[in-house]
Amino acid sequence: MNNSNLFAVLRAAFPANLDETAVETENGLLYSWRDLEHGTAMVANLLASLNLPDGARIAVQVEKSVEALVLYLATLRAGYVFLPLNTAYQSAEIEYFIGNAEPSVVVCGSANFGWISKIAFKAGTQHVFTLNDDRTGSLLDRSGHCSDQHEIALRQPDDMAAILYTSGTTGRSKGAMLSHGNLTENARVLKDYWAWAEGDVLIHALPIFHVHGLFVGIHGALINGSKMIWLARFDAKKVLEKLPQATVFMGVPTLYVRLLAEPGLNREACRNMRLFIAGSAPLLIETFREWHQRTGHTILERYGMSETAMLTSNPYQGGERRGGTVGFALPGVSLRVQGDDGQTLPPGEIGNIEVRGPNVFQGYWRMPEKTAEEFTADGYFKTGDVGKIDLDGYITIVGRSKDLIISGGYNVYPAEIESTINDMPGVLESAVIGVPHPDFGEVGVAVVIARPGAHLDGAQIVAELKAKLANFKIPKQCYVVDELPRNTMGKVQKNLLREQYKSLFA
Ligand code: MCA
Ligand code: AMP
Repeated sequence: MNNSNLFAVLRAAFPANLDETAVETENGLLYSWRDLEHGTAMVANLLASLNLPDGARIAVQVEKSVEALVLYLATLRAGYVFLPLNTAYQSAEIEYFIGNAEPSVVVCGSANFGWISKIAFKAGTQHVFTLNDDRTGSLLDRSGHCSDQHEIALRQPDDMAAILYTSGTTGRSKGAMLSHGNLTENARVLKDYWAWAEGDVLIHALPIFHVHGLFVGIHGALINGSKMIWLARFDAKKVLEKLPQATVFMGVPTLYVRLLAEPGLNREACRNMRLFIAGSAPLLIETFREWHQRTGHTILERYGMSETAMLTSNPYQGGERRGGTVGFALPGVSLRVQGDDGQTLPPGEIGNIEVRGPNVFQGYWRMPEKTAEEFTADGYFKTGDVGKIDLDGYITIVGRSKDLIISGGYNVYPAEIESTINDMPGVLESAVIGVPHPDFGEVGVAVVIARPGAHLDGAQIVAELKAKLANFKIPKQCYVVDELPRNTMGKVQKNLLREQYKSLFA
């Protein structure tokens, strides 16, 4: 019987010589393909020894390390469901995710074990392990006693491989369920579309708790048997230093902006590079052009979502990589632009982007109504992005129907920040908007109204938010004003606020 386990697909692409280097860290540690094979087997055996129920979730909030990569692959290998969590999340956020996903296993850094284990055990989690970025922790201690031989668990294409939480414009975060089939299909398509070949080396500098770093980067390299140069966090100087040994780089636009600020970024530094890929947020045309001028390379921009992995891409070959566009729908993906009346719009007209394909997720975890709302009767997923398709097929994203700020590649939902501010004493109401920012692309700004008689201080509100929410969600400025602009229906006109504050960081 064919095994559709994504790990089996990746494992089949390992080079014949398992002694070759699979991952090289910035500190010069070398992990061979055999290390990945044995390490994933040992961790998979540990998970298997816990007698977890079918479909058990393994929630992981740890610093980036090769061992964290091994844990992800081992979870696939053992047939369980990987649930990555941003390391910036604070206790209320973690409490929600663990309470909602009910993971059987939680893995966290030793420094957070005290508070995370308390949350986890309260939610019914049976096992909490630690894993640190210096190759220590109970996960490694325990798996060190397990066999390095493991038979990859049999999985069907529709079996769940991962849950990625993504916020909504209303209500709490939703867990997007991605199957082994979704991820395998996307990885295979991208391998061909981006012409991964023998000798490719990826610089991996993104976090591994979102689609970009976890799936596009890792699967891209592994399904081609390619080595990764593994940076624990993005650092422009380190990337620059490693460029001559690499051929592929992936980043959110902020990474490109920061690399451009390095005087050493030039054609010589990029002499071995084959491909620069950008996504997760709009790449400014200025960045696209300057990159070409400085390096001679044309950045390839692509578009994706947690619910769908990658949807579109500019061409690698056989066509122009057009700045300001996200290229064409990937093979197997159908993408259409709909008017508000649900009719498909002709080329050039702006409307709602909807998609269908083997990459589209299985639904939101335990939210059948939400899932149904986000799909059309004929099975298209409503992305919440607004765009157009030109006559020659290039897709451009012009905005979003969802109230969302994308800051340095991280999504920030104003509704979540507003409700946290609104719960503070003395606050009558608030509006959070995104404004242009030279480094992060867009950042949040909060505009707050006090209750009659209350005195509020913007800096104090920001300080209180910092204690409750992940740092990237914190508005970079907070203004206390007398009133918010409203339309005749009484709705806050965020477009006017965006206009008012648009030059704040110019
Ligand atoms: C850090 N800070 C931020 C952000 N990151 N503020 C706004 N937006 C951000 N993204 C703030 C912190 O709150 C802190 O402020 C200060 O910057 C320094 O924090 P630090 O962690 O040191 O920052 P950094 O290391 O310079 O990080 C910036 C970064 C990082 C490298 C751009 O944000 C990053 O790795 N972004 C990539 C995100 C990503 O992988 N997205 C893919 C999502 P303070 O000192 O005041 O606390 S996947 C996706 O979107 C879809 C599916 C797709 O298509 O790919
Ligand atoms: P996430 O919730 O992290 O999955 O974010 C997905 C969203 O990121 C999409 O719905 C888009 O709004 C945005 N996005 C991803 N790639 C691009 C891109 N190349 N250009 C503009 N927006 C993008």
